[in-house]
Amino acid sequence: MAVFESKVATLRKRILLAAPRGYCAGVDRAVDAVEKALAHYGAPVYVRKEIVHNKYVVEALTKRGAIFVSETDEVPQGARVVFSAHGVSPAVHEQAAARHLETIDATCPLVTKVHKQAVRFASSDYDIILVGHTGHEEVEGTQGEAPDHIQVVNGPHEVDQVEVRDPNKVVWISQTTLSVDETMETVAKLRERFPALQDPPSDDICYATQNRQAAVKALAPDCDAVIVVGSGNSSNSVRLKEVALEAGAGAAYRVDFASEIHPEWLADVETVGLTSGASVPEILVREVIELLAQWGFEDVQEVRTATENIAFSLPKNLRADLKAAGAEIRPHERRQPAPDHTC
Ligand code: 0JX
Ligand code: SF4
Repeated sequence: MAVFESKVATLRKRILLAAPRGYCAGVDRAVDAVEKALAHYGAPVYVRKEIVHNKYVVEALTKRGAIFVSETDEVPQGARVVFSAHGVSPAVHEQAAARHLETIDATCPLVTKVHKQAVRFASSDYDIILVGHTGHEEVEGTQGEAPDHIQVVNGPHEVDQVEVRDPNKVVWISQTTLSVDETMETVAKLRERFPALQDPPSDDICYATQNRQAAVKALAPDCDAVIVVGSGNSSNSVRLKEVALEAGAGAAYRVDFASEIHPEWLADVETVGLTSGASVPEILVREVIELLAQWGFEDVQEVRTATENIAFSLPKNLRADLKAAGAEIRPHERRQPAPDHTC
């Protein structure tokens, strides 16, 4: 600590704050769906898997009466369950129907778009290569749309293992929250093996993932260290740390909360970059900014590479119930979970 304090006076400390960062439209909608379901139907509201991959959000919603479960068979017969932003396979919908569950499907519309691509290419009997991370909920949901046609490729290192029936009838699709650069590398290797490989009809890596990576790339070369706020199971947050390092940051760290930042990480740092994943409420970034100000990083400069104006309306059946009850629905308002959590 003594070394750290002696350098405080000599360094010109600043924060480069990435924009866009934090909540995307799909997360905003999913969290809002759980909050509105709790307010409208009353607790408990069951949620299959984490509604989004963020500890703070899950803890805040749990305090308000959400019960997070791993599978629908943990939900009492006939109860209400929300499906997470990452999407579910048709089998999960069937299991829920068999238990007579009232479902609210908070799957991001951009994930649904990938599901539809999978269904369409499978119905034309393509071999579908799903670039994504095995075990991730989104990949399980997408693969479940056409398990006989889809094989998962985790990255360039797995391309050599891919076997297809007809190399002239192969298409790739992807998880929405991957590294853009690594995915392009994977696709380039796939194309070396299968020159007729078809691209998906539109980008599967979503606008929010792309924008957050572009913003962190823009600031990383000027940063001695980059801090990414986001949970360890959040694919897009973890990717931001990797992208920062690849783009030239001196070091990069991912934290859930400001309290996890070690002072020694910033001992020799003049410029610290700061960003957050698509599932991260802005309050957590504000807490990091407040902490860093106490350590002399009072100059905050925004580095903006895009402006986002996307919002998705609430899941249809929830919207209909709210409307029937005369509730006010403001789909274009930017929402954050209620600040009832102390960390
Ligand atoms: O692990 P992911 O990045 O896919 O999910 P997270 O952190 O909950 O981010 C938002 C939800 C993304 C769905 O595509
Ligand atoms: Fe939707 Fe992209 Fe957000 Fe995922 S990261 S919820 S695909 S907008």
